[in-house]
Amino acid sequence: MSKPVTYRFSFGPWNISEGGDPFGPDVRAAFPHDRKFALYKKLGFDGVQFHDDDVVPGLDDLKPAQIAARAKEVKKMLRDEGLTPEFVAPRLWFAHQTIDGAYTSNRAADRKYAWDRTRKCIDITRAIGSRAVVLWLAREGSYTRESKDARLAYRRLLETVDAILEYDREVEIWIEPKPNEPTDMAYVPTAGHAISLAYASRDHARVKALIETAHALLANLDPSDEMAFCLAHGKLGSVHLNDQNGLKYDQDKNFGSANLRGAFNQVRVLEEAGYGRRGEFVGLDVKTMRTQAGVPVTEHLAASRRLFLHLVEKVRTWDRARVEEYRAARDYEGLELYTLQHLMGVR
Ligand code: XLS
Ligand code: MG
Repeated sequence: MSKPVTYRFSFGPWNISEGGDPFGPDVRAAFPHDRKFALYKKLGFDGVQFHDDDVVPGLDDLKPAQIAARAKEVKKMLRDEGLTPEFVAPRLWFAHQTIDGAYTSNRAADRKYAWDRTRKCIDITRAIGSRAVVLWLAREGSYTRESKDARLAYRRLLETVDAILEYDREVEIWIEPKPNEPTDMAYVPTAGHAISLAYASRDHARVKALIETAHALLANLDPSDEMAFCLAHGKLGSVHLNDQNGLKYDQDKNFGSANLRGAFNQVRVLEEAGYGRRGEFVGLDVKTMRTQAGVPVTEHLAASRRLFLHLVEKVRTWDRARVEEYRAARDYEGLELYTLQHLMGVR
């Protein structure tokens, strides 16, 4: 029996936010970006997720030497805080050039901006000591289907993946699927789409997926099945655990807060696959409620991490012999009742 995994956790600084939403302004004072990293270890987190401009703010307006200097400072900060950079994601959804997509924009100038920004992101990724670039393809999609040639868009996405693999022969690409929002429909909505892109690429071993709970639920899929699909192909780079209460805007709710049974199965699938043994982080992507007071608000991070660890215990005490009896007898009613009782702590 192999030693139980000791899970390591990560989050991105954007998870500590000011509470603004499309219908109202910030409700909390901003907590200084550079002071967020001192909170990680106290909260029980070892890994930091980054956007490229979380590492180098305003990078579009900086020279390569300035970008390199800032990345070097961040690498030192991470070392001083005992933190590991998990990944860097190019933020390709803010700039004017990415209004209609980055890699799949109809305009060549926009696609050139996207590629230039992506190369800067890869350089930043390596400079701070990470080897993973996350592609959350936020605006690679359409508001109306007729606005783009979807076949050409998919070709352009594959060309981009291949260009990244060529530009840096060691970096891994973790594609983070999401079915919509901010676009009406997105081009890589599920794990299946992401892994297909991986296998079509020039070096598929370096192309994996990052599965987010809420994104799978927005595609009306089970997050644990999406994770299991990637794990079956050795292609789960990381996860973004959170939750989602039905088909609506992306809520990034605390892990397990809307679907406790679904959270149990995500932890079960990760635990059964030995996730974490190869250094993978349990990544969170959670937003606290707009109503939460305090600066900085970190309760949602602590709660999601604790809920994960509670569910690890639930998975490890789930009576496997009893489960196998239910499975052998195809008594899934009995299995379901037992699992619910186990989660509720009742007999
Ligand atoms: C959306 C993405 C975003 C970051 C990095 O859910 O996860 O939060 O860009 O992945
Ligand atoms: Mg996410």
